[in-house]
Amino acid sequence: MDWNQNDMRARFCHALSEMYKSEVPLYGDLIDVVWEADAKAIQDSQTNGSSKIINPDDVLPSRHRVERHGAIRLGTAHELATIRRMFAVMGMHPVGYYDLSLAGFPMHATAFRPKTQESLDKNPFRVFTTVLRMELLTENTRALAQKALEQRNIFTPRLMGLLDIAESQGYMTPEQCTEFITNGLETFRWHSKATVTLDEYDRLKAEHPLIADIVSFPSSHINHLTPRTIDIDLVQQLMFDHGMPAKERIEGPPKRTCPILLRQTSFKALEETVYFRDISGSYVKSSHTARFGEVEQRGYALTREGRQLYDQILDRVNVDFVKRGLKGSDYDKLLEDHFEEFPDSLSKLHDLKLAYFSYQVTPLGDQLAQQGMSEAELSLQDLLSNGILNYKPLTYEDFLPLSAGGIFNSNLGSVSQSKDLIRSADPDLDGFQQFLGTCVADEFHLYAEMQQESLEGCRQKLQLGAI
Ligand code: OOG
Ligand code: NI
Repeated sequence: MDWNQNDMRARFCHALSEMYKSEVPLYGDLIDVVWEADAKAIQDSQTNGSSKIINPDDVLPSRHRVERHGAIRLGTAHELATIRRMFAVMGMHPVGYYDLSLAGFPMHATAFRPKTQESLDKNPFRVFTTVLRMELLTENTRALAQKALEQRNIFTPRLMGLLDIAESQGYMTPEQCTEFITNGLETFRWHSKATVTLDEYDRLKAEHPLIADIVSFPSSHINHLTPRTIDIDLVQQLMFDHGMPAKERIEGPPKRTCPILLRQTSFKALEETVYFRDISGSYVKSSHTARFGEVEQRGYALTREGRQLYDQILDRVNVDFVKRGLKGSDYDKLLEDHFEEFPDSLSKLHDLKLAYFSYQVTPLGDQLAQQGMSEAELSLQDLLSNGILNYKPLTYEDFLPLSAGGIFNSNLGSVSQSKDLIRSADPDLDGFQQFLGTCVADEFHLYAEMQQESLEGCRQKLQLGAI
């Protein structure tokens, strides 16, 4: 390929962020709050010494302040397959399968993101992408949704042309790259004119607010864009201090010494003016609530075993919460209590294989390598305990569907007419991959590969036969 995918991704992410800032000014305010919080957190960690949790190196300088994720919601196989082609040009590939029926939504999803450590380090922009599951709608709404989706085209003709050029020639000129970005933005732009009538919108919304959000508009507007922070508790506090309409609690695992997976919070969606078509061809003014701002703090990537333990503990929290008839404000305390069971030191997470790590040769290791240690038979444990290697945790680059569910619900309400249909649904990875036109990568496999590659790098540096 003759263009730089990392560069395209960084440019697109920046352009999208500028567009969203002008569409949703509160998002710009949120970024200011995140920068304020991060600066304060870094300063505190420097003045208070190493006992503080925050390490300013937690976020690579190249990722700091540019890191974001977005979310879009699609309606058809054609839309999903075309989005896949569009993101591929920017080095973003489908990773993971998320069954959102678990949270009561008639949708499933993947995340388009860079897959290698090198490209993640360059720019980790990712987009959580859901698609509607028609079979989980009632018949009445399904016909309406299908009709509206058939009539729209969320991609500009020029974008389609550029995709063909990129794929068939493997080359785009600098001008074409720029056009690609400006045309790509159109797919995510907000439109205040709906493609359906107010009556149709109301019927879709009565079945589930997300169906109305997916189906009623001429584009697949970006519904939030999320900066990463190194101290989400501080951001939450600052949002309250600044009078922003922050959600009550932070989703995901509790605050810990060793942060794991992902913690998220958001400000609530805005009510926005929308003009709906009426039968006579003129427009009726009403409103829609969908777009919001979110912030995330990323922790360590867990292995399958680690994730299983996380899920088990979370299940127990939820069962206990209901059984004991607790109130919303008791939830965080309960979460903290139950999570005491999850080891919270780097060495335990490593030794119990609960998280993924990358390995590095230490300065001592470098010295020994120069003297030559190729004959040595050393296990990983030997190398670590002799100070020849050390490790640092890999960042979790993916999503948590149940946290997403909490955020959806706090933004759009959780009423659904087809609840039973959705709740009893099975995941449908095959159906999703058919829509996508390819397989999704397994996230655990990618982390394991990164861990293995780092070990292989160390082996070569130390000139060992095996580790
Ligand atoms: C997607 C929500 C998922 C997250 O941060 O977990 C997500 C949506 O609202 O469409 O972005
Ligand atoms: Ni999100």
